[in-house]
Amino acid sequence: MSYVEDPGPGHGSVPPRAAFRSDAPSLSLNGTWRFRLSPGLAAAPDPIDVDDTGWDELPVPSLWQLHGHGKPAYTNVHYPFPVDPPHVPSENPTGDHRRRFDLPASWPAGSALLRFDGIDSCGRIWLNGTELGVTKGSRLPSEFEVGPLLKPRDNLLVVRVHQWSAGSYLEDQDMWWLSGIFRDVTLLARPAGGIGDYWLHADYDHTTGLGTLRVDADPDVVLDIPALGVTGLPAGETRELPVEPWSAETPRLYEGTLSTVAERVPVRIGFRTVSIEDGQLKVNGRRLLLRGVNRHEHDPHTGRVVSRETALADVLLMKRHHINAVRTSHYPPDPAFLELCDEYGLWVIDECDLETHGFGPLGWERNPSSEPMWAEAYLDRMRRTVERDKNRPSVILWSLGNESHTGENLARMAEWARERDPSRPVHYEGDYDCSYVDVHSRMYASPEEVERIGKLEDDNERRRDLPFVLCEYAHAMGNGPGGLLEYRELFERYPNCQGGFVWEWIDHGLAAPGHFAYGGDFGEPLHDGNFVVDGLVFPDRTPSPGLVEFAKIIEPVRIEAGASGLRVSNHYDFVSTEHLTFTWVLEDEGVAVAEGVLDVPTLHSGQSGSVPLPALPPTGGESWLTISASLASATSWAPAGHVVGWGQLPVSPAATRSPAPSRGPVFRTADRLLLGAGEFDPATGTLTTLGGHAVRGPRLDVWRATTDNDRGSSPGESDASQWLAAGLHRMQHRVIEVNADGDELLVRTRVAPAAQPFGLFADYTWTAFDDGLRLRVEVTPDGYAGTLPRLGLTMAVPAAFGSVEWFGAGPGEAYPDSRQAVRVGRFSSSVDGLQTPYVFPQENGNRTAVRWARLTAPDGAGLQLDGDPAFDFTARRWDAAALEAARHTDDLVSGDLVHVTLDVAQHGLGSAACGPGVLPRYRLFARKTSFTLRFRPLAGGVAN
Ligand code: IPT
Repeated sequence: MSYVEDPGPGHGSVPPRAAFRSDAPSLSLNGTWRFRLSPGLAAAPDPIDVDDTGWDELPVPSLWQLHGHGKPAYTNVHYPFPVDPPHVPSENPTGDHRRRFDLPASWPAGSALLRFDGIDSCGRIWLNGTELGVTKGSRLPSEFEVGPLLKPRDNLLVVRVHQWSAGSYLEDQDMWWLSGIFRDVTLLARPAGGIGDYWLHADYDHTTGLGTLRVDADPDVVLDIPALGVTGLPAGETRELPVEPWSAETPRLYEGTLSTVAERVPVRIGFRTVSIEDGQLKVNGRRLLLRGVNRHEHDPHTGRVVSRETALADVLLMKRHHINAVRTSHYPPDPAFLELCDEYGLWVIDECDLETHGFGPLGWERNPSSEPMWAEAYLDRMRRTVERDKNRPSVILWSLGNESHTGENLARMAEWARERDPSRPVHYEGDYDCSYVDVHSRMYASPEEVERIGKLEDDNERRRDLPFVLCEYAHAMGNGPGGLLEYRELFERYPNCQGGFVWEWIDHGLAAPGHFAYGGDFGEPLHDGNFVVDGLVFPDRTPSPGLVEFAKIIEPVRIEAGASGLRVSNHYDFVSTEHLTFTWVLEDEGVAVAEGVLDVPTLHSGQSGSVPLPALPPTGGESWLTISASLASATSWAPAGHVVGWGQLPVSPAATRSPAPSRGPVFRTADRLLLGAGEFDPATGTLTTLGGHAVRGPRLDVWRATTDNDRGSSPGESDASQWLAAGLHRMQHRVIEVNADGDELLVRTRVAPAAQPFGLFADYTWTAFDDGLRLRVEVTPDGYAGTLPRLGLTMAVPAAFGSVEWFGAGPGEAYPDSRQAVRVGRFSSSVDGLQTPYVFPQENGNRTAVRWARLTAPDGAGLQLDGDPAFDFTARRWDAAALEAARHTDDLVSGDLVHVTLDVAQHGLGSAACGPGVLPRYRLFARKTSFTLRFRPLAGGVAN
């Protein structure tokens, strides 16, 4: 059998060992290589004895489909090739990579290792014509001994990479299929008597404050840690000493050096002890609450080639949004990422490169997890994961992989990991009985299920005794997730429910002209569309509203109204509030009128305290007090002043408006009805002009461009399919009566879809007052009792009204089950700026709890909307139908109107794209509803 289809691991490499840098010479072989793509192994000519001057150039690291050779392809679960293990297609794109290099003059003779940090999916390697071996396990390192083969000049390194190999069956992660040498290639001199491998054990006993230090390495290795007064600690010897512990909140690392006469290795040591006690996952004796995300490695231009700068950008963004944990879904990341997690402080579940999900739809028949022929490959992958990352204090759990069902091969991985590293528990979600894992893990469990687990009602005794985590939840696809608050409440109520990891960190959209591409955009015959864009940050790492919401949900300091003043609670797992400054600002109708510093006594982890309100000056309008907790001084990940928690309290309500005097009656002209500042169409009773500005509507509208969550994962049952089946997107408006006989204009309508017997009565009552119109809408369902996407009005105003100012919740979008991150204030934006550019266009941009809003042209002409007391709005340069029809962001083109929705209610978001739908309390059912809005024209030339 060809090595490509051999289900075993690669061969020829040296045993796996820790990833580290030393003072021994090394040579990066990244750079420009020669590249030739062949359509299959059989068709690939000899890569060694060939003149490569006519070949293309290709950067290394890279993924060749992103450099014009072949195309990216996306599938989630399905294998993009016939399931015929361990065979792979003969059409197996094969990329020959060649690079010549000279050794630096000072390069020492003797042993040297050629290290590949990642080759997707299988590489066969030759140096100077001699074959070194074969690598598999795409996201895992392989090292080959090359010392005797090296020449001072003109070494020739040849790497033949196959897109498909037996290993592909083990690498069915939900991501782009991309191939190449996508992580670093390095030549490492290995001095005789140097440090081949090491394991720094640095435990912490929280009861004594003592650290225990021991380095496992060759006997002549010694350790120095100047800051701890450790000098020449020999390998194998244990030293106890007082230390500051490492945690994600206090990532204290001690700089040290491991040395032999021949080599020095700089090390950074974090002291911490992971344990499972009383059914809880603890570090240094404290229960952890994992406020985590699943992180795939992704860059919109380079795919899974992720630079250290990009990894750092992720870490900083996570830290600034209060995220404290990462599951490296579903493979070990580039080693630089874990070094950054050590340095900046993030708890890590380090997951092995393993997923066989495509066997799921086949009933898990022939699944590699239980077939002996794959046993060695499974073990090999686990070994390479643990050995590479064993010195990282941030890594607190090993994970066997993802979605590979269950089987003996997984059990053996767990057994090996536990024996090799008793200091870290083993995680794997697919072991439903928890027979070989140490943590009970689930994905997308509903709040109800989590609650049952929290209440220890699980009928499986083994599971009941284990800490529980959601390794995936709150699917962040498109607009959402909704319902995060409910999970937080459970994590805080039940000690065994220790948080979870939002799916997922980043949208895997690929940069294309004008937009980001997703599955199907490259002509793949089998694909899973935009399911690959389901992250908390957009492909370019701009935070989405979902991340802003998640940050608010997990903020480590919570400030709420208390019985007497304020209640401040410390939700850090370890640190006190000593590093924080509390400030307040009083805003009168969104305008700051007073501010100050609040004296908050130090609160320790888990503590809450009451703080009296500051003395406040009187205000005239609706006023709110906002209190923020922010960093008193800069940290490595955020500047001083970075807000880590905030709360708002209403101080005084708006002065009650006395009902405006009616300025009727309604006048009739030949083709108009005139009422106050408004002109109406006499046939339909709709407003056509307000204060001279042409408008269209408003009229009843219940549709929103469906979100990924509305469409859900089981199409027939989704909210969107019910709405579409009902016809809510194609309502017709039948005018029953236009009554203009008195001081008011009364328009009675029935709004209903073709082919259906049901509908909604909508009665509009227009009244004129001093400088505008008041509209009261009464909606009465007629035979429809299902849910509605939204309930309100749609109108269109001139395109020139491109600026928006509002007093209400903001600054971002909000929906009933995703509205923790917004606060009451006065905000402004352009209409364009109100749009959230979800990679797959869908409903977005809703501003909620709006007391008033102004839409204005540059000269101040426009429209003021007042709620009674409040409304939701969106404003867009296209209508909901165009938004629904769009497939990419650049399908949305500005028209000659601004379309405005004015709503009394919205249906929640939920996370049904993968997981529970909208929770009952956030579902919008059709019921008799009335609401009132006022419309006031603004004349041009008026400052606003
Ligand atoms: C789950 C996968 O583990 C994850 O990789 C991703 O595909 C996610 O779904 C959806 O985006 S598995 C699914 C059966 C819940």
